[in-house]
Amino acid sequence: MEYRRIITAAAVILGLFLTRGLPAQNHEEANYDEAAIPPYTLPEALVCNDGTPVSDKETWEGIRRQELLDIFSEEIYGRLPDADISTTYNILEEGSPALGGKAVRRQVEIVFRRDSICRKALMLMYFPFTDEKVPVFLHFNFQGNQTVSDDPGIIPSEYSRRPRGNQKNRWPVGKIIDAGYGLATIHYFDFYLDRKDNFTESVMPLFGYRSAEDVPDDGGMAISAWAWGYSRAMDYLETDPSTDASRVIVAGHSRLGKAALWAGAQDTRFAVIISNDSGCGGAALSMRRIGETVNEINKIFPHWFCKNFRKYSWNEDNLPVDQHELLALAAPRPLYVASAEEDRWADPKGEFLSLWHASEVYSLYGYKGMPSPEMPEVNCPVMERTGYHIRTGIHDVTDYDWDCFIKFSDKWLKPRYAVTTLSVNYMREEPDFTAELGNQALMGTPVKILEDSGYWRKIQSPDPYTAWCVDLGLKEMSADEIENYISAAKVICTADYSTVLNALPASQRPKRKSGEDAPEKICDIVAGDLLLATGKPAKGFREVMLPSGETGYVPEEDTAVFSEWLASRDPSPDNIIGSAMNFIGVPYMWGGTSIKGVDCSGLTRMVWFMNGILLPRNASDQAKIGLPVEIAADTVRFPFGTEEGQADSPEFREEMLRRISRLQKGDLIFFGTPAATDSDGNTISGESISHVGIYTGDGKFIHASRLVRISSLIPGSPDYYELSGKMIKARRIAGSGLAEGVEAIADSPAYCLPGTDRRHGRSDR
Ligand code: GTR
Repeated sequence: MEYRRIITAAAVILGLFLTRGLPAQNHEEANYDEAAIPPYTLPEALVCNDGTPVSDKETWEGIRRQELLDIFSEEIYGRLPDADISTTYNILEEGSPALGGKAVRRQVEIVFRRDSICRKALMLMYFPFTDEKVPVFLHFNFQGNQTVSDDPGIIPSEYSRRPRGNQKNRWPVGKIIDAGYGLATIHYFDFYLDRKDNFTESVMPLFGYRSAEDVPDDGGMAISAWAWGYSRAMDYLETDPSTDASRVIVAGHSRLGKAALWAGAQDTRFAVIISNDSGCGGAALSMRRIGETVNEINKIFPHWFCKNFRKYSWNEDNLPVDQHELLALAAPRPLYVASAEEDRWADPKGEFLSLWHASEVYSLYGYKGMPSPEMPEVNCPVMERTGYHIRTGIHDVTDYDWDCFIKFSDKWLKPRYAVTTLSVNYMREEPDFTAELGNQALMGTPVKILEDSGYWRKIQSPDPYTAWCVDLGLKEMSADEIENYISAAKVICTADYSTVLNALPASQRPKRKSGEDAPEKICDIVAGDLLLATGKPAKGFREVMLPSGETGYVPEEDTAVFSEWLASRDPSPDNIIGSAMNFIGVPYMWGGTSIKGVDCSGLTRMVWFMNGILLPRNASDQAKIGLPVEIAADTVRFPFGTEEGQADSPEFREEMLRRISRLQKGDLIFFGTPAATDSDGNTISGESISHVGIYTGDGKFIHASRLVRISSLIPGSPDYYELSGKMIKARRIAGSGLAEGVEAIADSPAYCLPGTDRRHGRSDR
């Protein structure tokens, strides 16, 4: 019995030795007592070497970031010299179906040459079956490409005899593919065969070194070589037909987590950086001297860091940087740090605190990092611009870790959608309430979220228009949720203003639900707002659901079933003018596109919207759609815009009557300056549109100018619009059918899913 126990213990120790490559006693003898951590003062990420505080991202990017990179290069990881290394890619396998047909496998040999020296790295890739370029996890492996999966098509890595699928528990390839990501991996030995006496088998001779002795004190060693490998893999991925190179995630476990962090710090092409259980010399703070220490790591792995790092063995207080500053070098890119509860050797708390201290650099960019210095509970990930989890279990890469990496990457790399939830969402040009209003989006509009800054979200509405609105005005949804939302039955608010109540008024309630309590208002709604339809109207009310998921009641007479309403739209001249007249007296608001306030093109857009047509957001774009209507102007006698002093003359009155002679009710009329040409006919300046209105007949038009009003184009009329002489263009949309550029709401893909990113000129409202 006793004998068997000894054998088992020996096997466990041997097992640990084989998997971790160092005697277990180092782990056991280490300090794990928080109380025994000597007091320490972390170097400040946001103070330059000369003492200048860093309070903006310009100083961070212009000065401090480079200072830190230099210190990490000189004192911790070491530099690799510039060397004339040629690289070629041998595509060993273009793309074969794999994993039961759900993925495509591609294998590429990256060949590095300098003079007679040649080194090769074999990259294994899996991609989902799609024509689109996908985001990719670039994550090196410990035991050879063939150990990542049982897939018989994997070409084994040169420096490993490990069996196929040996580490497949660490590589949930199917899950990664199902989530829409590609996976690219290389056996890390291809860059540096991870033993202290294996220098010559590494890529180091490519840099002109014959042995480790040739490497200067600030010269890079294994971790630098692996980080270099990550960047060379990225070079290939930039050419890969399936990879979206702007969305490559550099990730690594343990010593490869250290390498991934160092690669991500130096190479800003990586879009997201992930460290798993990277510990000492990775995410963990060295100054805590708990678990693995600088002394231990330098002793056991003298080939990992630069020789200068040895100065800090038992001398951590003199470190010019600590690892929170390595993490800060990832900013402003999304960064995720993962720890494991039983991985005390890697100091989970030190990994977390390091990320907490890096948060101040993320705040320079308006990003939220770790919300507090308190460690999150086990298995409760935090996902801000930086993310963190500590999970149950040992030093390893588990499905749980991958679930978090995917979720975090989804958050930052996948398109984000939302539906607007306020009656009118105010879209500002900057994330600030004092910033210019650029546009408005009605309730129920599907939008794309492009960026976060505090509680502001940069959104792209389907107009398309890009600007900032507040988080509380949005209900964020996944791609699937937004599709469901778009296809769900809806009601549209047809009244100028109405109210959503949280219950039916007592008099309207079924007897068993009646009570004295008066219903409360949830929010206002305005014309054009969309709500989800949840039931048939009863007793003059409709039950609806707000995009937020809240149920409410709206007066039936203020709403219509959206599909029926759409089918009944007829943008005839009379209907257009009828809708426009409904806006009479509404105040002018720069950026306004709702009954709460409109600018000139906001008025025209809303008027057509209420008739089932989507006009472009701005007047200059509205002037390009529909059919042209000629303005028979005598520009020799009366050049556009020079009417001043002429308005009273009978000749000018006649000229204006001529100009409006071809206009019909409902035509859009545009004011501005025509394109100018020189005597050779070359364009000096392009046409510029500054105002738009809707012609109502008899020389009059309705427009938003100080307020929504009717003005006359005819000189001498009491309501004469003083800039009438600047009318340079007219377009017919009413009655034009669906002429070019005129989109029906009913079949507009741009309205169903957010359109392209396009900002608008700002002088034509
Ligand atoms: C350990 C080493 C750690 C970590 C780990 C690994 O032996 O002490 O720093 O890198 O190896 O890479 O698995």
